[in-house]
Amino acid sequence: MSADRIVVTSGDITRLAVDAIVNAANERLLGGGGVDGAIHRAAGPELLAACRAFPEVAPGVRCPTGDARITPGYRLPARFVIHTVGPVWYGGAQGEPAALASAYRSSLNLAAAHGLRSVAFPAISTGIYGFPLPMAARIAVTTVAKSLAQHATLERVELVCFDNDALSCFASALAALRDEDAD
Ligand code: AR6
Repeated sequence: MSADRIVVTSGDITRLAVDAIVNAANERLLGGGGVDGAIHRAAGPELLAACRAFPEVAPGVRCPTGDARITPGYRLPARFVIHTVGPVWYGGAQGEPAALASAYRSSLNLAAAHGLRSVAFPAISTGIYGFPLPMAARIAVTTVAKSLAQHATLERVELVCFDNDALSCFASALAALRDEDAD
C-alpha cells in the first residue's frame, strides 16, 4: 500500500539527509521568507545562483504555480532541492486545491525522473500563502499516495511539520487515508 511509504514527522527540513528536500518557493525562484529563506541560508549562495540560471517562462516567472524545478543541495545534508510553487490561498474557488496537488505531483515526478528514493516536503502553501492546514494536509497525503503508487522507485516520502498544528493535521490526514485503504 503506497500510504505505508509516507511518514509524518516534525522538525527543521534543512537538517534532513534525504535525497531531496522540497522548497515552498515562489514563481520568481529567487528566495523569500519561511522555509524558502531557511533553505537558501542553509544551502549557501550557490543555490540562489542555480535558481537564477533557470530561464524565465514568463516575465519574472522561473517556475509557474504547480510546477517544480530541481537543483543540487550544495551545503545542505540533502543531495538535491526540488523547488515547487504552491498556490496563494484566495478563498478556495481559484483552483487552489488542484494547484496544490499539482505542486506535490510535479515534485515527485521530478524526483522519480532523477532516480531519487527519499523526499521530504514541508507543508506547502500553509504559511505565508495562507492555505488552510486541514485541507492542505488531506491534499498532500492523497496526492503523495497516488504518486507513490505510480513510482515504485520512490521508497519514502516524509511530510515535515514545523509546528504542532501542522503535525496534528498531517497525522490525522495520514491516519484517515490508511483507514480508507484498509476498508
Ligand atoms: N522546516 C520545515 N517547515 C518549515 C520550516 C523549516 N525550516 N520553516 C517554515 N516551515 P512558508 P508558503 C513551514 O510560509 O506558505 C516564501 O516567502 C511553515 O511553518 O514557508 O508556501 C516563499 O518565497 C509552513 O507550515 O511557505 C514564497 O513567497 C510551511 O513551512 C512563500 O513564502 C510553509 O510555509 C511561500 O509560502
